Amino acid sequence: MTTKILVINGPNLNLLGTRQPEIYGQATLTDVEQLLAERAASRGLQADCRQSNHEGEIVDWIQEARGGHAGIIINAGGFSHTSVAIPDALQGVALPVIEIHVSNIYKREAFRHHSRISPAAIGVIAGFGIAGYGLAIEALAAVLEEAG
Ligand code: CA2
Repeated sequence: MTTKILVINGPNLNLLGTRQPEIYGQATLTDVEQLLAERAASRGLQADCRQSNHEGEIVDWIQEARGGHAGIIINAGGFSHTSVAIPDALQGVALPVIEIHVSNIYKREAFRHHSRISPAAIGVIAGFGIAGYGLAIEALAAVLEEAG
């Protein structure tokens, strides 16, 4: 059976490719999900891609991941800077987590410089556009291989 990983995109990431291309690029969320599916398959993984604008739904998905997913890639969008519940859920589920941001959050407004997700993550990828999702797959695949 193929190893499944959960990929969560948070609030407003459904708008990728529709506005602010100078920050987030031209690619749409559908493009991102295609990239993820292809890169995951190349590493023998299956990407289960979801997007939600609702914090509680994201918490539910993280809790449910314990059953059938080997790891989590998350771009929590604006919740990265505000949420307590999402990092609590990530700590609680005890799966390997890679955090990703499309933009370089450290080059932007000060309120984006701190992510509450990062302490629950193995590592963070930021600023490489949607290519960062591919890098996140590589990072998670390496972690899973290392863990055997
Ligand atoms: O750079 C990232 O990936 C972010 O997680 C994106 C979030 C932002 O709040 C974080 O600080 C950094 C926002 C996602 C909104 O995406 C849009 C895309 C196109 C048009 C409007 C919003």
